[in-house]
Amino acid sequence: MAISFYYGSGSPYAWKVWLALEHKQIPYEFRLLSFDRGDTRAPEFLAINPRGKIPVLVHDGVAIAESNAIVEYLEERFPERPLLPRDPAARALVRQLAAEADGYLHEPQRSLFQETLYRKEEERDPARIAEVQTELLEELSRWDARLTGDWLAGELSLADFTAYPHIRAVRRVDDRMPAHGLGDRMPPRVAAWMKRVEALPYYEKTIPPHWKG
Ligand SMILES: N[C@@H](CCC(=O)N[C@@H](CS)C(=O)NCC(=O)O)C(=O)O
Repeated sequence: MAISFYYGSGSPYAWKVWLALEHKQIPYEFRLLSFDRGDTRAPEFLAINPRGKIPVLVHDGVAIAESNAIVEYLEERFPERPLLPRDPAARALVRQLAAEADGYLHEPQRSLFQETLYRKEEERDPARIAEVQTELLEELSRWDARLTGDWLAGELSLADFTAYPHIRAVRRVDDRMPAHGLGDRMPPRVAAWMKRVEALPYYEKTIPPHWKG
């Protein structure tokens, strides 16, 4: 049975799954939900995921939520074009980095959004924005130090697809409000790695639809 992929534009977790589906060349039906319209709180969707969160994958009548669980499921059902190495230690590292990305990158990125894009101009506090930028740069410098090769953990993996959407979201502030983003302060190895992700043949397709408009 075809896979249904429930997606919401701008979600870093949903972006991770989209990249994984495309990378693994798995056919799927794309179900675009709108946060503004309240689709994630609609009874039909809550019947699929009672938490009302995307991404969700429905395959063979089974609904799977939580982006890392989804990618692990895809990996097991569709092992071609792997996103997790076979060696246990290498696999653990990929899982560790995915957990670190969701655990430590998302928070400062979200704070930057809260202090900039989500605030009216007159309510923005330059000191608080600077504080959040510093927090982000500290976190990003950890990722920069980790990048000793092309990808975060050897081959392209779940670690890259987890970290990238959180880091790309930081650039979204630069796109919308150049004065409040990080400008050219993105650490150099992270910047080069972002370009490598963006050169993947399926990358363009996965850019959040509302960013393209
Ligand atoms: N830990 C979850 C996080 C999922 C999540 O937070 N999704 C957000 C979008 S980024 C969501 O669906 N929010 C809908 C809502 O709260 O109404 C994962 O990895 O999938």
